[in-house]
Amino acid sequence: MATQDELKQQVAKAAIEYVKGGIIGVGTGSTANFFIDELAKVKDRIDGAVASSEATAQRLRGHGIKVFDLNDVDGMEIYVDGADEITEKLHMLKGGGGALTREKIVAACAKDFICICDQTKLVPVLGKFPLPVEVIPMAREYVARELVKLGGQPKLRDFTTDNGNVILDVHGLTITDPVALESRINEIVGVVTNGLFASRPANVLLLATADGVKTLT
Ligand code: ABF
Repeated sequence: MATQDELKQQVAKAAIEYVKGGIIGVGTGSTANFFIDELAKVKDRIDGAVASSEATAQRLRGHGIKVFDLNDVDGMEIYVDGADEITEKLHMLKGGGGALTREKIVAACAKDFICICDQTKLVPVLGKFPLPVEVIPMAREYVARELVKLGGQPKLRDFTTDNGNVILDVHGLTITDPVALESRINEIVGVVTNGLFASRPANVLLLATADGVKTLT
């Protein structure tokens, strides 16, 4: 039976079919890293990439792939990234790697979000994985109190984001309406971004299973 890493590699390979040229938006995390390694094999097909984190930029450059500043790019056809959880409606919970804000910004600039996951990430309801919320440091305690009012148990992560902010991981949520919760959390003053990617879900989910890579749209 394939290991989780082998499944991630299979799905990363499958995503290359969506790489037609131009500039590719690239996510963060171990599945995205496998995608970067596959992208390197077809790098002559593309002009370059926009990275969703410093770690991704470094890996792309290590493969000789040109990294563009998002402000110098006039949109992208695709953004390829993993997720911590995803539903059949293609609503995602992301940010376990701490790059959620840049991921959401780069994804917003792409026509299609291609989500690449192994089968363990597909869930009926989001929230078992703690929901990351990026917060301006001085607002940390205020935002934490507001998140408790929403029924969550926020825990400060020992981590500073690429944007110099902190992350509260919110435990104990059962997210039955991810679109509403995404916008409710964004209304809390001091919140930069939350890890729900629901108002703009993925366009395509490539899911690696024991029976091969399945495509959900
Ligand atoms: C990024 O990578 C994040 O939003 C998510 O937290 C994580 C998934 O990581 P992995 O592919 O390592 O499971 O997409």
